[in-house]
Amino acid sequence: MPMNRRHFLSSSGALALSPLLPAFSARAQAPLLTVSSRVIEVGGKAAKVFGINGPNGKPGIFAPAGTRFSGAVRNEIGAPLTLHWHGQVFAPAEQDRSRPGGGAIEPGASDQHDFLLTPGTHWMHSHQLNEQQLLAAPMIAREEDAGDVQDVVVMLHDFAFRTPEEILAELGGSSAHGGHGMQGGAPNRAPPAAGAHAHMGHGAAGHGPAGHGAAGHGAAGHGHMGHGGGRMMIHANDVRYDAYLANDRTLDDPEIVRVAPGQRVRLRLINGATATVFFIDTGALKAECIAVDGSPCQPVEVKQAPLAQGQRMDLLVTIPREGGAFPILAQVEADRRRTGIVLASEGARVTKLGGTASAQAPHSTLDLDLSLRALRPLPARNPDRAYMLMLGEEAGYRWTINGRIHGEHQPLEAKKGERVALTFMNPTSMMHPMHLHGHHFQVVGSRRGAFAGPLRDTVIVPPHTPVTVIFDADKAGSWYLHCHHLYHMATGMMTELKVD
Ligand SMILES: [Cu+2]
Repeated sequence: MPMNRRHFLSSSGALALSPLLPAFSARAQAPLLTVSSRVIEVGGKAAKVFGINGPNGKPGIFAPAGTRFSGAVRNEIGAPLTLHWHGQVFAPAEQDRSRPGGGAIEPGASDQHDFLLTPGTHWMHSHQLNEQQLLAAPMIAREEDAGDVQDVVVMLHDFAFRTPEEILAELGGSSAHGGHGMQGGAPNRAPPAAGAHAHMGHGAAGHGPAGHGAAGHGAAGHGHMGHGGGRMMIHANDVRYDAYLANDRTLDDPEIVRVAPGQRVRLRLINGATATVFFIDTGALKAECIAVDGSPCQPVEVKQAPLAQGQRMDLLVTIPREGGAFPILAQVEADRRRTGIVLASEGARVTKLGGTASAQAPHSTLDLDLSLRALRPLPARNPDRAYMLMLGEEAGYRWTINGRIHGEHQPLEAKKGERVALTFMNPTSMMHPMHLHGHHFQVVGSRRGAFAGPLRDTVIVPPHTPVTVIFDADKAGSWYLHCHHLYHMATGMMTELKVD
């Protein structure tokens, strides 16, 4: 199948992706991907971050469906590295370092991989604190039926000049013990001496005086919601960020993607932020949601749709015959700040957009999922097992599942081939985007009862809203199940599913 060349022509900006051609794997020498540090400019200041690049120096992977991810992944960040192939359900457990006991790629070393890419908009990222420092990239296999559309990939990030270790300390949290190495690598600082990478081990950061009460609830994004006649305090955005990025850039100097009048564009949005939900707004362009988390759904028109950490959303828009400039905005949940890119036809005037919207975005809810229907839902079947997962919040910025932090967790178990139902209960003050490795699940239940929702790998679990997902445990191994808020995961909100 020929690749759509328009994608490459259109992506001369910050995020032009490396074509992974099937023939490439035959050439052994150059690594398939190299993870290293790089410098970008944020608000006029140089920022040292990480990147994952192909042999052509461009980030991530964009390949035709049917391509194998075959070759070496080299670690050049100067610290042990644990990567996760997010949404790649054909990656066997032993080829995903972010598994219980999976260890890390040592500095200067490589991992060999060979698995079929999962069709759809997926991505790769560090499973350590340095995910905060943009250690992420797209990992997309273009669907066979994607058709004559221009693919535009938009990777969103929250950005701080502070290190993730400093952010974690501000929050009052420490890495859960028994974790799988939440090393940072601290690229915003002077390069550490060899072997002197920061290791956030048990008790490394300590439970500082800035407890959750001060740091968390003092943050922006408060809201109220009714609950049994009472009013519960909920909040979002417990980390203070310096900027929000779309393809590494702010709205002061956004990426401008060239589009043609009358052209259909498939926006492949990836939320690579660690602690931020974005609401996606295509403005004057009518948008149809055609896939979430890489899995196709029946097309639904969306206006202002939430995209939580780890989630993806594919939106189909059509550039009007008369052309023009069309901002694609991503606004922070319960906040006015925003980022984005601009689609512009030749000669269109691009007016400068402020990084602050006139009105605050809402809090994230499950409403979008209630309106989505998977194109290929799971076959009807009664669950063989059902688990209830009580999400918890304790003093000192400790986030738990069933009252336990990771390391003290009790694994969930399933036999290979079983249908499993998970129900998340969230009495905490924050939303948790819950992510299961190695599987796609279907969202099938919430407060309003049962519904046949979308296939996903990361689901929004709002405060005081039960969410049920089902999946077939069809892959042997141990798989993490965790909150995709990096600092919730790092301080304990992670367990595992054992399939044998
Ligand atoms: Cu969480």
